[in-house]
Amino acid sequence: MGHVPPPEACLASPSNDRAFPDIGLGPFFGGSVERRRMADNKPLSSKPGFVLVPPETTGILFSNQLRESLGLTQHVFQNGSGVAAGDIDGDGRPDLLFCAIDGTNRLYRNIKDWQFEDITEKAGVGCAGMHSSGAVFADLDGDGDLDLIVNTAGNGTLVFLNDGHGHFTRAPFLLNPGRAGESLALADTDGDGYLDLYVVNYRFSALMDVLSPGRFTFKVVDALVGADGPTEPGALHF
Ligand SMILES: [Ca+2]
Ligand SMILES: [Ca+2]
Ligand SMILES: [Ca+2]
Repeated sequence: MGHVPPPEACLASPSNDRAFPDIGLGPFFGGSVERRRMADNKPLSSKPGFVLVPPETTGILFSNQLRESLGLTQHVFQNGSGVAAGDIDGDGRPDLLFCAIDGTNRLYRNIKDWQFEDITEKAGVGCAGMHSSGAVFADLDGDGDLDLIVNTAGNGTLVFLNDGHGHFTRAPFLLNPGRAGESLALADTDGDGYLDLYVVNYRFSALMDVLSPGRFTFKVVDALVGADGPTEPGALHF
């Protein structure tokens, strides 16, 4: 990784593109392209720090909602989901994918000036009902565009190939089947030029869900002596 200038040299400045540091992200994560066009996202304030841009301005209306009835019977879903950022159409502006744990993922294309459009349907990355827990953009096949990996809780890890214009096709294989992927990391660990994938899994069922009513039956084989006298052997249902 190259030298990273001090923070004051990293402030966005449309008039001075050289103010953006090359932090060595490279083409895998679209770093070099995004660096060229970051000036399109003009700073909203001259002061250091962050400014909240409301959804009414950005057009990003995604909310990761979880039905109470589902969350109470599958507590793993309460861990929530992640967000991925990357320039999926090569226009130089980073786009955003929000994963839905109980619904449909939403992909927002960065138009410019902090405005986004929802292109989920034509991009083909909704993964409806798949319980998506996280995602990452990376150029998996080395053709210069960002592909997509989506972790799910219970439905495996999905791979989508980008056509270079932000349209994705799901690869005909499933990684990590039946597991609850929580996090992802990519690196060329063996130096063969291809990115390798590390998936962090979490348990798919919490103990409190396993012991939900009707799932288990225990049989009392010995009489117990309580305040009300001996308890007859029988069955206890949980
Ligand atoms: Ca873009
Ligand atoms: Ca690619
Ligand atoms: Ca490799």
